[in-house]
Amino acid sequence: MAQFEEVSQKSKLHPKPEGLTLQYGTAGFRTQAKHLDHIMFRMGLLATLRSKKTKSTIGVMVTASHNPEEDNGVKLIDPMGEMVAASWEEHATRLANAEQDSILTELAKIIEKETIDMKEPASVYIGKDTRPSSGSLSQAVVDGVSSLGGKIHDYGLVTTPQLHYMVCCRNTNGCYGSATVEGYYQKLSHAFLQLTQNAPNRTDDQKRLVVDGANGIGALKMREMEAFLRSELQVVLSNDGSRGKLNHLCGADHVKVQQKPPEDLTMAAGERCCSFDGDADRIVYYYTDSDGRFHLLDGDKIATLISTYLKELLTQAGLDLQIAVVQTAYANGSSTRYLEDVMMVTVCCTKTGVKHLHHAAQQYDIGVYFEANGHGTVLFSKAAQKQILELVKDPNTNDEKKRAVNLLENSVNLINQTVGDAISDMLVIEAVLAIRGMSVQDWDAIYTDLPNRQLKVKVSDRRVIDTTDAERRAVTPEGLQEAIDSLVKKYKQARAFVRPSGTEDVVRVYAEADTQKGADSLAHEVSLVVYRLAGGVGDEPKPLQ
Ligand code: 16G
Ligand code: ZN
Repeated sequence: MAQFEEVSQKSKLHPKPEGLTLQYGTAGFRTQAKHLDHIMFRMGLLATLRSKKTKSTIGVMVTASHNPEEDNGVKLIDPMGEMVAASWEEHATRLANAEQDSILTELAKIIEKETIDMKEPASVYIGKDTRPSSGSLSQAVVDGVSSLGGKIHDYGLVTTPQLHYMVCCRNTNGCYGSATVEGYYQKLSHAFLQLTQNAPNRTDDQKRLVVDGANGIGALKMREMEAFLRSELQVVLSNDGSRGKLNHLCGADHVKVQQKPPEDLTMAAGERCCSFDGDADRIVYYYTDSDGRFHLLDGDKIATLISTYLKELLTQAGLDLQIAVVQTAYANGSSTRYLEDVMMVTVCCTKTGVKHLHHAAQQYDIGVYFEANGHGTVLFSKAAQKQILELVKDPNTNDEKKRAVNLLENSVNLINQTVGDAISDMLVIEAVLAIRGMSVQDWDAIYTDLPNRQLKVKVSDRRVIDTTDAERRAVTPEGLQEAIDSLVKKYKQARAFVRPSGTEDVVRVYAEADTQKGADSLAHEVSLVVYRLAGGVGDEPKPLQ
């Protein structure tokens, strides 16, 4: 085919380093930028095929999120703005690893297996983060798409969730919003301004928020959005990319893992602060108290704040909709207990990785999902959205109901339902705090986190660990789970689990207990068991401190 002739020619400009194999992992392909040129070209090809197959626009985002600046990566976005279907992850891996002379054969296999009509038109939306390598890598994606005759809209610099939003807008013919960056700002800021009208007496101090942009794309986009928010949110932006390096000693991942504020951020005692990650799909909040102690409000605290607010509104509006919170094994035990026992909210636990949480949240009328690391959003089923809209229009509702349902409607519009979105989540949190008249300290006091510790253990092959029950129990190697169970019994309010990482060549260990000393010691003891039973390499794990 003439079409394939062009693929063949162009692919020579994006050669695959011989012997290199990469896997489409939990977050797409991700590694050092210098190894990715051929991957980008081929993901351009694959996105074009996916577009023909689904008869929809597909997204390709060039980013490595919270990874170091030298890394890069690529993720495919399916028609409704969700992560690409699992069966296509396999196609992606095979196409990425095909040697130069077998690209066409691999393409033909995918076309045949998926019964793709090559005469269908194709449309691909492309976005990139601020990494120095992102420009040429996104050009390689463009080359891939155009060599198969696909239509391209290159959005240039956008956050990951903005690109997910664009794809969803396009494929819903504008029902979700208008597929432009300005359309995104308008939709979110309109909803935010409507919501904050319900909190008319806020002072400038209460409107002030310190934002750490991780020296990335989120900072640029916050700057662009500021004017749309008409001073109802007064952002003090640091790590805005003008000096520091992307994700270096800053950003949501750094703050969550190190449990300390980012560098280059001035925070007064008690001041509300938040950090985005490198592509602005994660957010965590924090403050320091008058004793200088650092307090982190992670994804669990965010899920709790948002779900309790939505539940209250549902009751006030008299709407009988089921709300659930989806968490992973990393969710702090205190958050789960608070949600189940005090708030009487359904809690569901899934495997780590956004697609698992997203999928589980789709099973409810309203599914609030957050990973403890700060990635999350809220999904409203079609039926739930319909009920909310009908009640908004109902002339016979009393004032209390009307207020509640208007708040619900604007909350739906403010939330980016395609994927976790730092900017959208931040605006939701700011609106909820304003409407409820809560300070960050009030929010933090909803429940107290159990002390916890995360460790990594190097083993020769992490696949020897197989887990079940949403990664909370190890099935293999033999004896590992029993050993963990008996260690956990030695501590109060304790819990521990181990799982092979999906992004790094390590086994992750998580432990929590009633004291930090207990959590540290339990995590260490569990690490030793992993080291001994699962083929640890290098030195035996040492106790903390
Ligand atoms: C990826 C996932 C994230 C998960 C993390 C776990 C996506 C888009 N991202 O970054 O949700 O928390 O992996 O990493 O799914 P780990 O398997 O190394 O612990
Ligand atoms: Zn990210």
